Amino acid sequence: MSHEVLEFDVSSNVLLEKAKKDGAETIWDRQIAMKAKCGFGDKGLCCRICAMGPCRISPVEGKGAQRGLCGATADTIAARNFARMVAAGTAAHSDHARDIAHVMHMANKDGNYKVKDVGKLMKLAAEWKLDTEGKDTDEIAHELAEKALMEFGKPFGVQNFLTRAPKQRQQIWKDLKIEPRAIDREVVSLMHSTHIGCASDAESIFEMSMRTSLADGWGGSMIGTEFSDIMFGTPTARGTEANLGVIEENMVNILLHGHDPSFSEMVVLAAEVPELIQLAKEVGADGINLVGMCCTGNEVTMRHGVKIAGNFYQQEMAILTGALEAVMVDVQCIFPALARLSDCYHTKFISTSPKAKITGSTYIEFNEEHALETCTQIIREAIMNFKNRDSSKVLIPQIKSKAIVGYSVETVIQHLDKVVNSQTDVFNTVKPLSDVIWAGVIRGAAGVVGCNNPQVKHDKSHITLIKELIKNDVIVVATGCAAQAAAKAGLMTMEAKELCGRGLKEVCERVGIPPVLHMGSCVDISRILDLVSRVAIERGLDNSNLPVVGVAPEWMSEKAVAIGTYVISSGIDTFLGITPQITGSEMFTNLLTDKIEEKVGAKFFFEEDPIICAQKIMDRIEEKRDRLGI
Ligand code: SF4
Ligand code: MSK
Repeated sequence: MSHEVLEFDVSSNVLLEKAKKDGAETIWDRQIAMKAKCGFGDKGLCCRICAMGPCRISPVEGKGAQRGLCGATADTIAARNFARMVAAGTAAHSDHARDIAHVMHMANKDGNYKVKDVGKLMKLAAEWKLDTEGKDTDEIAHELAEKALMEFGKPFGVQNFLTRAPKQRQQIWKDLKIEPRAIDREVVSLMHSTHIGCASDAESIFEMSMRTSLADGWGGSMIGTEFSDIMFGTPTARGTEANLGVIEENMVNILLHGHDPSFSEMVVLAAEVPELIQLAKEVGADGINLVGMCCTGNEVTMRHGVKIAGNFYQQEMAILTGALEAVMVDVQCIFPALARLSDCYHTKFISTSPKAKITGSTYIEFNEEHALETCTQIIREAIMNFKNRDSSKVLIPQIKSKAIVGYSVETVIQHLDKVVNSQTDVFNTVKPLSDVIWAGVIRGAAGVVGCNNPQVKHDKSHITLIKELIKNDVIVVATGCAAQAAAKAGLMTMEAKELCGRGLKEVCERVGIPPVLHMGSCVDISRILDLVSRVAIERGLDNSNLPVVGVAPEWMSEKAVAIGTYVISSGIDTFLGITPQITGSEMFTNLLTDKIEEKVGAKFFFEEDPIICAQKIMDRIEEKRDRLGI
């Protein structure tokens, strides 16, 4: 097996070498075995949605098949494939949110799940016009949860959270008939429309994709974020550490990986049970060390400061350290390969969700009714596995960085209010933020989000691009694996202000914030939508008028396709560092990267070089500033 590819994150290099010695297979080996990618699939020109196919369309006109057996063109096929990614991504985020709403429906002041942020509960109850008179917290939580669950299947009306968008944006959605109705309906409807022999008009397929994606951003994801805050606490700024060096030699190390905070929150609680800590000591460890990965890692670091072991690409690396007693997973972004890899070590790979049973894993079903009990049992399994660790196989790269995490919208507003003298209530205004942007102290803002992708060096695009942006006085908010990349690179520290332009540096100093703000997991991109919309509303503008952009330098998942689509549908330009599989259709590519701007005031940019991408972002930000006359 060959591992010539040197990773940008140096902690990975030593572990790739170790994998070779241990005879362990990693994504690199599989990438080599995969050889060249399928050219048809890469361009979005392979259709296998019916059994007359698969049909492959030649990208060269006049050469090879130009239509599928049913007559579908390259435009139809590329648009349908893209749409189905949007539907799947929306389903994933929203089903996660549905689970959180169910957990809120179980809220009980004497039970496992209690309402943590009563203030936020009451605010949302007022926003959703819930009659709270004479009701206690649990009753209100149950009623609000029922209302949220109706958002998935209500027969009439549109998503409740749309009213958080600027009026102009709401009108655009109404005029285009893309206001999302019930979340499940949008997913089902898009799957129906892209069935064999249904919609073939690529532009209309994309409009339906926008509507479905909006059911994610302003529906499922926003419910996921808001309800998680209510149940588990609204994040506030706190310190943590990031990278594989957070795994500790003398501790029972447990990696939490996946997405759903209703599981990870209970694991955090169980890890604090004194008897379990005592048990860890009895087996010879100093204690229990919970570390996080991917978005579950983001959820628990934002609320508890749990250390971040790494992002998507490092899930195998963490096992390769030979020092993990258990990897506990729930849903999404989990390599099935982890089962085989953990067999090379003593690590127990424990899957917990009936939605994500994984071949070769130990399955211990997580049931919210017995949440703490199950998590206690899983942690016990991890502790008892400590004795099986083979110290000759342990190698923990001593690399980690400090980071400040936990910037919910509430925390951002509270901090930025110190920049200028605002006359208004600290907690209800984004005026200070818009003031520094209007004054030009900060040129604009970028939401840098998304995954890792072996098409580019691990974290290199994230870090290169973020550094370019802050150097040019663009404040960065980050979520998902991009946020973890920034944390590992030390960009979420106060010291990182030295990498900024003069304006942003001054803001960081006066406010006491790092130039890159950790805003959470992938569902928490709804926090970014909320923040941008508040600034637009405060200025009487639409989102598309603001010098703000979304960027996904290393994206890979269907969720990312749904996100990119709802971000442009919300009026915010989106820069993708990995070109989506649509380029076999010139028409569809032009629609996404040009023509769609006429309709929604924003478009996609595809740029794989992070330096050029940063330049294009700066050009676009300055163009928006010129148009505003600021
Ligand atoms: Fe081929 Fe049409 Fe069936 Fe797709 S839907 S596989 S293009 S026949
Ligand atoms: S976990 S979707 S790899 S950001 Fe949300 Fe990271 Fe991308 Fe998964």
